[in-house]
Amino acid sequence: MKKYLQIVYGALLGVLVIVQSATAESEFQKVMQKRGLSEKDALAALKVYNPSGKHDEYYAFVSGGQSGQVMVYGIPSMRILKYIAVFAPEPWQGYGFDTDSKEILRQGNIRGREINWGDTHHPALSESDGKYDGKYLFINDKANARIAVIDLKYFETSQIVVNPIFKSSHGGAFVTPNTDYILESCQYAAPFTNDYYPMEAYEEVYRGGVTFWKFDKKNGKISQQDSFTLELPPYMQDLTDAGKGISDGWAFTNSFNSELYTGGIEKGLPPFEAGCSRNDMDYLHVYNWKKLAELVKDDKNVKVINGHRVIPIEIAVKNNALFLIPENKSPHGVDVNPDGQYIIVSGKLDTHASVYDFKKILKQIENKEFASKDSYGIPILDIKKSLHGQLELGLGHLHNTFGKEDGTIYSSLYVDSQVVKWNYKQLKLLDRTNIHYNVGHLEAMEGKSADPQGEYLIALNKLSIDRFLPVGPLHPQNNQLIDIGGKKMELLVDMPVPLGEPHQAASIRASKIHTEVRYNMGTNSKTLKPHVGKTLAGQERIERKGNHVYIYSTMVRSHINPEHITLNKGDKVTMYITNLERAQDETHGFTIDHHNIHASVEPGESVQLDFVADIEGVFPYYCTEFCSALHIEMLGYMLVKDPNKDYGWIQKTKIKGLSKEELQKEYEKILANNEATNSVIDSLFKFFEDRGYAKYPTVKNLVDDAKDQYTKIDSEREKATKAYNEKNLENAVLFENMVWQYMIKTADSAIRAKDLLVTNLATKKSAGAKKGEEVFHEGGCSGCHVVGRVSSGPDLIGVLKRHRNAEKWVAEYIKNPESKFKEPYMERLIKFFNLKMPNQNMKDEEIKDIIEYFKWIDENADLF
Ligand code: K7E
Ligand code: CUA
Repeated sequence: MKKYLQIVYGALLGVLVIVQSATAESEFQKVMQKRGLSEKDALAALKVYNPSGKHDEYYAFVSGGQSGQVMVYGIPSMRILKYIAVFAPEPWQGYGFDTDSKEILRQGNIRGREINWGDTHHPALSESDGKYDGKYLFINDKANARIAVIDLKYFETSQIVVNPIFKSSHGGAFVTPNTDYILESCQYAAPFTNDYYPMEAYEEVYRGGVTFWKFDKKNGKISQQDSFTLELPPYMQDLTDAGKGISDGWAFTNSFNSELYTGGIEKGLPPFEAGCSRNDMDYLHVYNWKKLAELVKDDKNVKVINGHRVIPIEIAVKNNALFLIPENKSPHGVDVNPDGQYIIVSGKLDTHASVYDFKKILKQIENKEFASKDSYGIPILDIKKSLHGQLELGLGHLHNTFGKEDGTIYSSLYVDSQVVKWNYKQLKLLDRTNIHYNVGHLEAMEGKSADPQGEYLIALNKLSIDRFLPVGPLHPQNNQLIDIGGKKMELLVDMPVPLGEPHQAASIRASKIHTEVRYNMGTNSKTLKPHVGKTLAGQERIERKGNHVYIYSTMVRSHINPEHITLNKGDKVTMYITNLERAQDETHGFTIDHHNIHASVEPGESVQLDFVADIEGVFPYYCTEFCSALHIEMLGYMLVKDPNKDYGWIQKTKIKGLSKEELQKEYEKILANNEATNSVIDSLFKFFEDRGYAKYPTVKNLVDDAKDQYTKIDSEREKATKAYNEKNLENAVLFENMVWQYMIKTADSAIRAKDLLVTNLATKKSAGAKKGEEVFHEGGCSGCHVVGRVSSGPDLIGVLKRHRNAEKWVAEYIKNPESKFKEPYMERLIKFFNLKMPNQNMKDEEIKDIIEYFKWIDENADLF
C-alpha cells in the first residue's frame, strides 16, 4: 500500500519524488477513506483528472440526439466544452434569435415549413486520406433527412441541406476518404415525390436510397446541384460506411426489411417488428460511388425528382455499380476497417459479428459470379464466398470501433451491457468488460479513421438508472470512459449527459483542431464576409427610411452606442451590432426586453437583428455577458411611442446638480486620480517594452488589447477639456470619468499581461522553491508580504542580502521570530510597521523550501 501510494503520488507530481511518505500517504488515505474510494478508484481519478488550466488530449464530438445539437467534450476529463447549435434554436449562441443565424436555421425549412428541432445521430469528421484533418464536422438529422456542416474553425453551423427526396435518413453522415462526398442513406422508405401513395404501393413506388452530397472542401460548403442519389429498393437501409484503402471508391449500407413488410398492427396484422425480422437474412448493399459519380454526369443515366438527380436501380445494375450480399437479419452497424479490406457487420438480433472480406467480394464481382438476383434485378453475391468469418460476441451487438493494434476492434453489446475487444482478422475474443446499461455506439480515439489511436474508449449508454442523483422520471444518458491503453479494459468514469440520446461520437486528437478566437472587424460570422451592417467606432447612427428604421450600433466595454432609440409603434427595425473588441473572449450579448431577440456578439463580429416595434412602451436593452466591472451599466433604452397619441402633458424633470465649487473640486480630484493611474500604466507599458513582450503571443494579445483601450483616452480627454473650457463642468467631470474607465480597462488587460509575462520570463523554480511558494501562501506569509512591494510587511526581494549569514538568520527568524525582536534592525522594523511577525509554526523542511523560494525571488528580482 505504502509503495503503491508513493507511485501514485509520484505520478501526480510528474516527477520521481522520494515521497515524504508520512504526509503524502496519510493525506491520500484520509481522502480515500473519507470519500469511500478504493485504490482502483484513486487510480482511475488520476487518469481522468485535469488540474486547473490543463487541457484534454482529445475532443469528442457527440450527437445531441433529440436536442438537435452536437455536444463537445474533452477526453479524458469528460468535461463538456460546448453544445453546438445545429437544427434547433440555442439562445446563448443567439442561434435562431439573430437574423444571420436564422438564415442558417431556415435553410432547414421543409416545403416552406419551419422545423425547429432535429434528431441528430452520426457526427463525422472531415478526412484527408482517410485520416481526420480537423476542418469540418457533419451531422445528420434522422427525423427530417437533413445534413449540417459545422466549421471547426469557429465551432458553428455553417450550412444545412434538406434531402429533396428522402423523408427520413439514418445512415448519415459518413464521408469518403477525402471528403469528396458525404453519404446519407435513407431509413424509412417512402415515395421520392411528395405525393400520396397507399401502403399497397410499397413495392412499386416506395423507395430507399443513398444520397451523395458533394462537398467542396475549399469553401466548406455542400454543393446541392452537384449532389445525387442512388435509388435503392425499400429495404429500410440503416447504417453506411465508405470504403478506404483497397476498397476506396466503394461504400456499404445494411438494411433490415428484405421482407418488404408494411405493418398494420391496427388492422390485426403483425406489427413491423415481427414482419421486418421474419427472414433470416437481410441485405448488405455494396455500391461503387466513384462509378456512380461518373454515371451521373450523363443526363440519360438520371431521372430528376424534386429538382434532384437520381440514378435508377437498373442503371446502376447495368453498369456494375450495385450489388447485394446477404447478412444476418436486422443488423445494425457496418464498419470498414482502417486498411479497407474488412467490413464488419453487427449482429443485433444475432449473437455473431460477421466479417466480410472485400477482396473476396471484388473477385466475385469481377468474375460476375452471382448467386441470384433480387426482385429489383440487383445481383446477389454468395454470403459464404464473401465472408472472412464470423465470431460469437454476445447479445445485442450494435456498433464497432477500431483499436490501434492491427486487427483489434471493440464492439458494443446492447443487451449484455458489455464492451468486447476482439480481433477481426484472427476471429478471436480478447477481452470483455461490463459497463452500465444498454450501450449503443462506442468510440475509441479516432476509431473510425484510417489511423486509430486507441488509448481511450467512450461507451455511449442509453440508460443511466441508478448512476446519478435522481432528477425525475426522465433520466440523463450515461457516457462512460474506458481506459484501453492496457491489456485489460478499465472503466474509469461515468458522465451524465443532460441533452439527448448520444448516438454516435467522433473523436480527434486535440492538436489537430485549429480554431479562431476573433473575427476580422465587422464580419458576418455566417458568411465570413464583411457584414452589410459593419459599424466602426464613430459610425454609429440611426437611419429612417419610411417606417423602416436602421440602427448601426456598436458594443465595447462597457457601453452600447446608441443608448437611446426612439421609435414609432409599428416601425420595422433592423439593428446592426458590431463588437469592437479585439481582445480574446470579450464577447458581448445583446437583448431588448420583451422582443424575443438575443445575439451573442463575438469580438469583431457584426450581427443583425430584425423585429417589428409593435408594442408601445419603454424597453431597456442591455449586454447579457458579464464583460467588465461596468457590465451592468452596459445598457440603453428603446422607447416606442404611439404616433396617434399626444404625450405633450409629460413634464420633463431636471436633475439638480452640484454647485460650481463642488464641481471644480470634483474635477480636480478626478484629474489627480487619472494622473496617478496613468503613471501606473506607463510603468506597465515600459515593463512590456523592456522585456520584449511581443515574443509571447498570448501576452502580446493582452498588451494589444490594453493599448487599444488606451488609445480611446485621447478623444475622451479632448471632450473633457472642451467641456471645461466651455465652463460645462458637469460634462468635464463625466468625460474625465470616461478617461478613467478606459484607464481601468487598460490596466485590467495590462496587469493580466504582466502576470503572464513574468511567468514566461522567470527562471524555472526548483522543486523546493515550488513547495516553498506553496508553503509561503498556505502558511499565511502572503497575508503581510507582497513580493515586489512594501505591504503590511517588508518587501521580500533581497531579504537574503539584508543580513549577514542570511540563510541561517532568516531560517531562525521564521522558526522563532521572538528570538530576533530585540535586534536593533528588527526593533526599527517593528516600529515602522507597527506589527510583529507571528510564529507560524513552520517545520524545518518547510523553512528550507521557503528559503529556496526566496532565492528564486532574488534571481528574478527585476521582474517584480
Ligand atoms: Cu443510435 Cu447509430 Cu442512430 Cu445505433 S444508432 S445505437
Ligand atoms: Cu458587454 Cu456586458
